[in-house]
Amino acid sequence: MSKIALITGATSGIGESCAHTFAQQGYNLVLVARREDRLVKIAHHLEDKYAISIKKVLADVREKDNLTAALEALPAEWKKVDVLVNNAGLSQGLDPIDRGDTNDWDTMLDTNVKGLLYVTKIVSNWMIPNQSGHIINIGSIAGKEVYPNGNVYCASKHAVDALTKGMRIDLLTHGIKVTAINPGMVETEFSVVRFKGDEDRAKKVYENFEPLIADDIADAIWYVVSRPKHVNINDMLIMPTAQATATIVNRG
Ligand code: NDP
Ligand code: 8X3
Repeated sequence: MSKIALITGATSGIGESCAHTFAQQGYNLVLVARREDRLVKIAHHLEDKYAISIKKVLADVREKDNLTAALEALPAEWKKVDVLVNNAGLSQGLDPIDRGDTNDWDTMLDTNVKGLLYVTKIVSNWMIPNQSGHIINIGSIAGKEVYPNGNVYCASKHAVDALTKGMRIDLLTHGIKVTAINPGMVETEFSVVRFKGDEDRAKKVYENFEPLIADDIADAIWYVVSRPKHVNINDMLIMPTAQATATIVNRG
């Protein structure tokens, strides 16, 4: 059987682009997300285009029991996952700490931190018997710096940074590689989600400079995954040329 990549958050942006890249490389895919219509459409398109097989896992990474049941229900041959891309994540709101919405905080921490942990626990246990595998965690510049009003989102991505380092230590003797990919500004649905559907506000985030696109990140992930067995890229910070720090952007 071909190699297998399991990608969370595969219905949009970076995750969808990774699905295309891995499919193009002949991987079979396990795609996880909540929006069924998109999942079905993407899977159908990739199976047709690249003659690969795809398992669709309709699940919310925050819902531990459902998620576990859905993943554990996969046939045994589909649990031989070579690459896990922990990509599902989001930001909600951009407010000072005294005015933040506690539901937004729960959503971010439950998805970006706890969801990533639940998926990792399940899949690392599938990788251990094979003594190989590669876990890619999608962090962020927000996991390296803290910016105004980014408080809880930045904390969630700092947690991903710490967890990446912890996983690398804990999985070392099992031959499992762990990499953090930390993008700066990538134009996806990220800002529309952060601003809860306010497309005009989202568009302004990427105005007057050239942001990264999802394919730039998928391309970097493929570079990392395609290194020889003895080489691991621990950490990659990828910025648009026009972005120097989380907040300093050359908009001309
Ligand atoms: P998108 O909003 O375009 O994609 C997010 C994906 O995550 C969607 O497929 C969504 O699918 C999925 N997702 C969200 N919540 C859940 C959940 N609870 N359970 C399962 N899937 C979920 O954003 P990006 O592609 O930009 O974001 C991908 C990752 O990249 C995130 O972790 C983000 O924090 C990170 N990132 C993004 C940057 C950017 O500038 N865009 C920069 C740095 C990091 P569905 O709604 O169908 O479940
Ligand atoms: C997403 C990029 O700059 O909005 O992680 O934090 S940013």
